[in-house]
Amino acid sequence: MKLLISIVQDNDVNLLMDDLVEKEFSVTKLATTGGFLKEGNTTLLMGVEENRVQDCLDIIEANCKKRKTTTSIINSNLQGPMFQSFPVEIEVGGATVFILDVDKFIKL
Ligand code: 2BA
Repeated sequence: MKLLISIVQDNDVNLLMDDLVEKEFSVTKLATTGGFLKEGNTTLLMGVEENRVQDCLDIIEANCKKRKTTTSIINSNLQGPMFQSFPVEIEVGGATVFILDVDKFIKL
């Protein structure tokens, strides 16, 4: 078994979870926050049999869109009236997925 830790955008998560549950994947949803944008995102934990990992990734890819957003970068070298921040455009998503080996899976 593998543990998939998938960080996705909040906007994609409802349809994604519907698809995963319909295909009989078990999912746990966590409310998380990205370190760069400091905005909410969603982390899904999924214990998946090895022969189903690619199916799971395909469902994630089909549901998670790339989106452009803007954020501000502050120039910390300049202070007071010289303070400056610069808008930058970044692309977020579709999904960031970590795949880990599961040592044991126990339900008590
Ligand atoms: P955030 O950390 O809020 O990052 C949002 C987006 O900002 C990233 O999209 C990326 O395009 C950009 N970004 C992140 N760090 C940056 C940096 N140091 N310099 C310039 N641009 C940066 P994604 O790569 O699609 O990541 C979406 C979310 O997935 C991230 O939200 C974070 O919560 C998570 N994530 C991505 N890579 C990760 C990693 N290696 N470890 C842990 N979490 C990760």
